[in-house]
Amino acid sequence: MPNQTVAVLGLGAMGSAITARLRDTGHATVVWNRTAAKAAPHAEAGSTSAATVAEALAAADTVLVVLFDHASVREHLDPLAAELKGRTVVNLTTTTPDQARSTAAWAAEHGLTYVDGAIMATPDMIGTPVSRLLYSGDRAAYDAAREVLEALGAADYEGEDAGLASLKDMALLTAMYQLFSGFLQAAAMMRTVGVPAADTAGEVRGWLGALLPHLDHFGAEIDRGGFDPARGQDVEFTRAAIGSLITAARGQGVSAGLLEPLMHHLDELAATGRGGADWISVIDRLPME
Ligand code: FVH
Repeated sequence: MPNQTVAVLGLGAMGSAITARLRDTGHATVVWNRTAAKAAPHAEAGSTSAATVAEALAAADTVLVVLFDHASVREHLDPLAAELKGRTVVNLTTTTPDQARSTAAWAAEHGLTYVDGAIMATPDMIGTPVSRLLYSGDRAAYDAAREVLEALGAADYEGEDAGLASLKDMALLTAMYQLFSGFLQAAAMMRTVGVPAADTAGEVRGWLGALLPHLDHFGAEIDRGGFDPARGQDVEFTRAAIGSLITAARGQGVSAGLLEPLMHHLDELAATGRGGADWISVIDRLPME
């Protein structure tokens, strides 16, 4: 639907960036924030400031929820189910997949048009070519809000299960934090001999940049389920490698706490007769009983 009026609930760093982008792309915006002072610059820039959530909803076709967490979302949406009727609600607040499903179930119970979203961008990226947002849940709700959502960045619809956008968000953030914590370990080790972390950052970027394309091979091997050690690195080889990293870290007086969980999985594979398997079969140990 073109020329929609959009209510933005939450004017933190992200809600503010989203509101500014919507104004820049010609959308009428109504804003609400718990701490009312944060709405003032937006009102000066052309948004309408609402004193209550209900007042913000009253004027809106689409409602973007950009609050802190699941609890704050439900605190403000639950009492206003009747007022939300007839509007498309898009929850961009970071939640877990099950929290997203729970809000979608609540919305369905009340006959609301609801889609869950996940923002794969920082506030400064909103509206730029590197901004990407994921959506899942009610396809009709997504289509109704699409024109608004595409102003924020690339919009990818993941499927009808409302938890899917959040699941991908959580999976990508998991990979990000594991990668970044690897850098922290490297910087901690190099710092022991006076190398600035800024120098190690450049080294790690170069090294990982060359290696990241290997992920495609790992992905294909995992999907094939064959784990061909002739093309990869087996468990015993990788155990020896990680063992050396742990010894080296400790030798420099640095904790190996970030590496030990991986070593534990490799030890278990070796102890159960899978020392000759490709080390990426660690993935088979991750599902919980
Ligand atoms: N900032 C980022 O880089 C990330 C990128 C990926 C997605 N996240 C998620 O976006 C949600 C909002 O994040 P944010 O950056 O805007 O966060 P803050 O600047 O901390 O603002 C939080 C807003 O939430 C309001 N708030 C908090 N608790 C409540 C509550 N109980 N009731 C009503 N509002 C609440 C807070 O209001 P105030 O403190 O100004 O009164 C802010 O408006 C978030 O899910 C990120 O994970 C951003």
